[in-house]
Formats: sequence, C-alpha cells, structure tokens
Amino acid sequence: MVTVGARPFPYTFEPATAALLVIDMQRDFLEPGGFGESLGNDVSQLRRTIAPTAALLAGWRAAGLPVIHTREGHLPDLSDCPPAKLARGAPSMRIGDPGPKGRILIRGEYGHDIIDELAPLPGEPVVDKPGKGAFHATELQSLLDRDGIRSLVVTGVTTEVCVHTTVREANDRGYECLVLADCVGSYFPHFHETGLEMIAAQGGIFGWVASSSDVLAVLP
Ligand code: TIU
Repeated sequence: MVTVGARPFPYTFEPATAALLVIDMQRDFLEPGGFGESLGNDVSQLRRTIAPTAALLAGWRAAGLPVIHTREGHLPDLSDCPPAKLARGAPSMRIGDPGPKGRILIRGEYGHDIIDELAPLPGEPVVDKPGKGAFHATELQSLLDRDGIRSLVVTGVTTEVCVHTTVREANDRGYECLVLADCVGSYFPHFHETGLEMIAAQGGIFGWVASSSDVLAVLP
C-alpha cells in the first residue's frame, strides 16, 4: 500500500489494483476549431494540464501501472447522440457538423482523437463514450473488473463536466477516486476550483484531491 498526501485526508491505494484514468484529452476540447470552442469556450484555459499529465503518464507507465484513456464522441450517423444533446445551447457548430479538424465530436475524425502530447501507447485501452460519464454505455466497468481495479487516479477535462460525472459514477460503484488538481482543467477557473472543493467536501463525499507531484512521489 502507498499513501498520498491529499484532501480531505491521505489517500491510500494498492498500486496493483490502481489505474490512471485520462479523461477526454482530445483535440476537440483542447485545440481551436473543435467542440469546446464551438460552445463558445477559450480552449487555452485547458492547456496548463498537458505538461503535468505528460509527466505523470511517464512516471505511471515507468512504474508498470495501467492507464485507461477516454474520448467523448459519437458514431458518424449520430445514432448514439440523444436529441437533447444535439440540440442543446446555441453552439457555432453542432455535433456532427464539419469543422476545421473534421466533423465535431465524431469518432474517427482528427479532432476527436487524443492530443499528440498524451497519445495512448499500444495496449492502453481507449474507451469511447457517448456521454459525459465514462461508465454510461461503455466497457469501462468490465475493463476495471477484468483487472481487479479498485482505485482510480483521475486526470483530464473538464473538471466540472466529464471529470465530475465520471468520479460521481465511479464513487457510486465503489471505486476510490483521487482527482489531481493540476491535471484536470475547466474553461471556467471558478468552476474548476469549486469542482475540486465539491469532491473533497463533507469528508470526501466523492473522493480525494491531490496534485501529480504527490502521486509521483509515492510510485513504486
Ligand atoms: N469532456 C467534457 O468535459 N465534455 C464537455 O462537454 N465539457 C465541457 O466543459 N463542455
């Protein structure tokens, strides 16, 4: 067992039953011309997460521990996209529309894939998800069951949307989630800060919060 200094109290995990979850670090959210920008967001807000996540990935992989990536997106015929999701808001481009990096948030398009800096290695699962949470309509639960994973170290974007939804889903399923503040990000800095507070509040109602250096310091 190893223990990480975390909020609201130290987080203890068994490396053999832990996985690093990298949520939706896709061009569609982190680069101009994608889904994030089409919703009116300043995508540069998310880029501070890239360097610490790359360093954490390097250390986590060097320790021989499993990494699971996720991508939010939809089938080309949009059959897995609820009408309400398609219609919501007043985006400059809707899911499925052609953009500079391909069709917005569509599987197989350049913009839908993970940014070069954090590219998955061969053998690392990439879970494609139609929703904000990584468990809904995906194989994530069976992947975790297969490998006996109980602890999830969580990174990715955005703090209050896909990270929060996934952590809440995971917490209800009995996983212990450690969210790394420097490796998650939001288009809205105050949502990011408040989102982290919400996880650690009430004695860790959904999980724990630490930073990547806290985890790197304890890896075997
Ligand atoms: N991955 C993820 O968080 N999807 C979003 O749509 N996030 C927003 O903040 N919009």
